Amino acid sequence: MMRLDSRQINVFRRDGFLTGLPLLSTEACTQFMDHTDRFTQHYPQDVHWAFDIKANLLFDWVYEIGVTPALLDVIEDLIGPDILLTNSIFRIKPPGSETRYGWHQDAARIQVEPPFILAYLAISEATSENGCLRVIPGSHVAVEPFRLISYACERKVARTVDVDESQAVDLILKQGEVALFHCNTVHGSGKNISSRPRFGLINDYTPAGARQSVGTGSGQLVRGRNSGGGFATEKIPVGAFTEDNILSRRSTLMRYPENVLMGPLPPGEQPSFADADLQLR
Ligand SMILES: O=C(O)CCC(=O)C(=O)O
Repeated sequence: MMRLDSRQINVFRRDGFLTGLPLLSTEACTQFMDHTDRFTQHYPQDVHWAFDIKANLLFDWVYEIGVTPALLDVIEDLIGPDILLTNSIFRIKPPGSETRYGWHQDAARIQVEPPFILAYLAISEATSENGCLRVIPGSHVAVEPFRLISYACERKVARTVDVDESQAVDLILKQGEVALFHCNTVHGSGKNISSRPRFGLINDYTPAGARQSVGTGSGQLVRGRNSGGGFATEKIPVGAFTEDNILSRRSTLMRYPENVLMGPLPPGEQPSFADADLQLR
């Protein structure tokens, strides 16, 4: 059992991140990779959306790793006992991948108070060569000026301007280790110039009593109670990639489109996100 001590909690408060926490077993990571490989082989056309926004609503195995008790314990040490899992996204960079993530703060466009935290789960090791996450220490204290860029065709994301990259810290992780960072910590990552994949899962954990600056959020209650009213409670998936899970994720995103990944909904616009070609019942 691992709980954060007061020194670690103070480091998180001061720097906006805490890294190298050994929270997942090798077996858990291997099993997660096997599930991912099987899905990718069976549904190559669906990977681009199913591994993106709220994958934790689609796959029981994504939800399960997100509720690993040791992981929730350290999250509780930082945000308290009432916890929502508000997002899971896969971030995989195959060997030689050109994928980069520009500097950004996740809560730049929709602020969340009290803030949520992100957990980067190193399903495979993360190194400077394979494009590990990089953070700017102390950048979580304010929302910095940003510009919007197009991402994944159907959405816009914020990119922080004027970042002093000389301050950046590489979050080098062994397989099974976790890095936690504040939703306003400026972060990004470079290409994978190695011959090994970099496989990360990023989960957002939000205090159930939180409120968004725009709209109503939603999340799965993973510990404690959700009595705050700022976030609706989402369903726990039964099975993986079932029609029920797909439709339920869709109705959640239609009903609560203003999550931090999709950003504020422009007046008069419908929510836009890719998913399967299924008819809503
Ligand atoms: O996986 C990474 O290196 C960063 C991903 C990220 O920050 C994002 O998708 O918002």
